[in-house]
Amino acid sequence: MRPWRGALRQGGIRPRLARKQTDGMMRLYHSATSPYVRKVMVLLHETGLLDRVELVSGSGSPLDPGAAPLGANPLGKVPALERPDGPALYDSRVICRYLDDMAQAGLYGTGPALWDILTIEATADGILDAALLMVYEARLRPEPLRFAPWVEGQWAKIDRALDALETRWIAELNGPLDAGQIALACALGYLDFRHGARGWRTGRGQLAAWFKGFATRPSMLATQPA
Ligand SMILES: N[C@@H](CCC(=O)N[C@@H](CS)C(=O)NCC(=O)O)C(=O)O
Repeated sequence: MRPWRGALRQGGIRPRLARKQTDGMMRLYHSATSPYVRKVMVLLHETGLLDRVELVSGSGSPLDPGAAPLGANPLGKVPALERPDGPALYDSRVICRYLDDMAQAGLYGTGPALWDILTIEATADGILDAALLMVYEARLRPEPLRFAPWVEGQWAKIDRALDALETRWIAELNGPLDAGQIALACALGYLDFRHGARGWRTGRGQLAAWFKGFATRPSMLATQPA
């Protein structure tokens, strides 16, 4: 059950131009398949802030901004968050930090834990950046211009990052819920969604087991890409 997607289908959410918030609601520009948006959505579910946010369809691409929220994010990317009391926020890391602060959820920890959480979050986002570039290469670049070694170089980054998570970060991943775990779960979900044939689980039994458990959280089930 995906209440927010249901709202989209029923016409409750429509793409619109950025405008000043007067109703106290925040507006999140999103795409149902964006793993960066999913990070924010999972955090909204986990912190109980979901009903404070209106979802607005807003995806584009580097070749065509389309419905991208240029007024809210000059980079033309989702997620972007309009809020009543300040300029729009982007990117997903800033938005997650902002919402965590608003909810006082403590998902970034305190003391030394903060640096671990930020590093896991950066590793997850780096996996996503490489995985998305691979998708764009195949989808947007004309066949004669594609360069396979560049694509494999992106996958090599992902491979190394997954190895680092398997060998260095499992204890932290098995600790209390935090923003690094949320980012990583969205990144691994995206690998399954777009790069399933690469078999990221092979040789990474601990990471695979962690993700299997995390993926059963209601926040993850409610935000699966489709
Ligand atoms: N670093 C950004 C990345 C966001 C991003 O790349 N979003 C993609 C959708 S998955 C997008 O909007 N791409 C459009 C573009 O690059 O023009 C974040 O964490 O929010």
